[in-house]
Amino acid sequence: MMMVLAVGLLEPRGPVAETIADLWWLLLGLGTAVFVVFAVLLARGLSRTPGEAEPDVRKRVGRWLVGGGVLMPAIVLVIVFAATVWAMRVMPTTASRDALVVEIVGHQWWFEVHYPDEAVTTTNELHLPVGRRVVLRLTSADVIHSFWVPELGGKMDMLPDDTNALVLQADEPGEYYSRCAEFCGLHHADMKMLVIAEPPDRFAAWVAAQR
Ligand SMILES: [Cu+2]
Repeated sequence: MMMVLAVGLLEPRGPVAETIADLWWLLLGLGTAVFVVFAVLLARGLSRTPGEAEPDVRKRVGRWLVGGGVLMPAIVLVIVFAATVWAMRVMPTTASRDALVVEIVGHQWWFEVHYPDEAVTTTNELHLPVGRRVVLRLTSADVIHSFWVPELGGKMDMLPDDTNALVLQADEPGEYYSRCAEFCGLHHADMKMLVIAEPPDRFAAWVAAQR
């Protein structure tokens, strides 16, 4: 049986998702480099003839402990920390006044979508105009849910007693899914919403057709 694994995170279709994907690749690169160095050292150690202790073995062990146990993790952590802070800085948290505002309410087990300025309400279907910032105001009517379209941006919880804002932008037309990313009960796995990114004129036509 062939298993198809969706890796939308690595197929970014917008600037926010691109930043997250870049960070992911950096982590993979660093992890791979550390693993390769470790594997080479292990192979070298294993291929040695046992019993021949070198005179300066204590000094060498100490050097490896400082280098591999302190220095190398410190360098890796500093790089990862700097890259994460940079990614957080370029990640938009606010949007200009012309941004499209969409309110999404999580229910067990469906999504309710409001476009307050357009006076449009839909169920399990989110339309987004390509190339325009969108502010999603996320909340929940019952338990905690989570909104996530990996191709467009990060994950954000939908809380029953608060509203979280998520700023997104789609760079090209496409159809995606937002699957609930927080276990929310029996039908959690079925809780998904179709997300359609479309050119602005098609989005306007869709809005007009809803009225
Ligand atoms: Cu849910």
